[in-house]
Amino acid sequence: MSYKTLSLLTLTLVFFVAGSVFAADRPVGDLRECSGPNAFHGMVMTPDNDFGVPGVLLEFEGACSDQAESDADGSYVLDAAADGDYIITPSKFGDQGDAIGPFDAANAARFSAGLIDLDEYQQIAADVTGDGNITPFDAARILQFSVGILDEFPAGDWAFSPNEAIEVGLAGGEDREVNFVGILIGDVTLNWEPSGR
Ligand SMILES: [Ca+2]
Ligand SMILES: [Ca+2]
Repeated sequence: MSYKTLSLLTLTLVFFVAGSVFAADRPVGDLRECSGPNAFHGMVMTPDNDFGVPGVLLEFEGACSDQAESDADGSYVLDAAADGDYIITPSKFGDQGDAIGPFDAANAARFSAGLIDLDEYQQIAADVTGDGNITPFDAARILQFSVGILDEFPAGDWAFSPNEAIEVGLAGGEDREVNFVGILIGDVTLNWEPSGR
């Protein structure tokens, strides 16, 4: 083993040990626990407002950092928020069910050819490559996903509107309502429903 390799190994080991110590100092999933008189609450709903979207992680960063998860009905609550400003960022992975099929691919292709219109949420769902354009390539990716050739889209699993909410001036025991729309990437027809219905 060369001196150079040994140095690299030592350095890697030092970082590994230092990283473990650092990680052990912080409780997982609750970096700086919030403590304050305020609260946030709200809903994450499907674009047509028919269903709540469960299992959405909402990360609060700002005056303090914390996170909440949406319940089966799409509602969430974050208690004990300190006075100040926040950025709220929703995210969700998987749970596509059987909502992504050949018809979604067909609609993306038809839109890219100028044959049909899509509303703003349908367009977000159709741009599975996440490049801001809806092209036959998006349609091809959706078709690949629907037949199991593709496991995930470059644009991710879910998108949200807004993709982050900026909330300023939380104070005085306030309970502020902040709502989101959850859009399943690839589900151009927007027919996703929560499982078990
Ligand atoms: Ca695209
Ligand atoms: Ca669909």
